[in-house]
Amino acid sequence: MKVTAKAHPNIALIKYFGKKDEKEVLPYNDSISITWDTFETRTTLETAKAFNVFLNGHVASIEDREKIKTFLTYFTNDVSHTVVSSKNNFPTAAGLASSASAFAALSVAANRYFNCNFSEKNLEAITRKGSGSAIRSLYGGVNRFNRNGYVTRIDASLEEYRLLVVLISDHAKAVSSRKAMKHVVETSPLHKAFIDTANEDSDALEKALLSKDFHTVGRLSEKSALSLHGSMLAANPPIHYLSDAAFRVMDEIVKLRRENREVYFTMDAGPNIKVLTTKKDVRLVANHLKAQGFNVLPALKPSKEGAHIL
Ligand code: 2P0
Repeated sequence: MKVTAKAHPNIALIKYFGKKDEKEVLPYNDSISITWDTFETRTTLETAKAFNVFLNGHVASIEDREKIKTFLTYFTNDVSHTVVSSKNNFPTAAGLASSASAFAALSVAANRYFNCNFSEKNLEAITRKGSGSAIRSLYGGVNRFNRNGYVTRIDASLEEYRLLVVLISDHAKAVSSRKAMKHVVETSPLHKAFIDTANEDSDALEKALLSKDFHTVGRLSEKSALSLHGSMLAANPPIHYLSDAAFRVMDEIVKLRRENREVYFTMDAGPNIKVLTTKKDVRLVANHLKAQGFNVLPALKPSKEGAHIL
């Protein structure tokens, strides 16, 4: 028996950061993301003599193995003859949403492999327990992860959208999102402000996406990313993922905007910068950043493809 599923990562424009219920993975605030093409996780479940987990071709750490084993207990009470192999075609744990595509692919694969046939909503409730952001990679396009723990799909037209990843480091981050989130909730005086802003801005972002108001989409995305990093910097002790190079990229983007380019930045719990721009401006923006010496990956397009069995 062998089942393989594929999922793409999503990048949040309004960020999720903090759980009001850690067991159920219920977020304090709504978040909204776009699922992007090209980057993908492929996860295979197959029958073997003993349970094992391979991540990107290597035997997983004990911590990852236990996390996956616990996650699979939502689908079965016997994992003893299952081998999980998961591969990303992009850097893992570097703030590029690898846990989102990984748990979305694993959920969909396990649902089929163990013959669970869970409904969409049941699968959402399970998937978010693997990783909150993974719930948004179950589907393509724009997805809103609501405070109630479920997803609303937003039917916005995304043909003009492009995303550039400026790779500052592809090393796995020192502090995981999950740990950073808990620490920020417990110690940052700015976390409450982050939540309030995110909830208000989610409605505004949804409207802007539906009315094709790219300027407002970009402005709200930058605001959410900066507010996220502000709340992390105000934690005790502070958490900082961004280096000097990251701030230089942000400066270049602000400069390009002064030249009337449609371009905005967003950052997650990692060192890399994601640049939200348009089909019209993407080439110029990429060339400008490359000319400044930055490592810019080929542009991504929004993907309509949700997590699915291959
Ligand atoms: C997001 N991040 O909305 C935010 C922005 C990182 C910064 O969701 O603990 O790996 O597994 O629910 O989903 C990354 O956190 O955290 C994340 P858990 P997850 O994309």
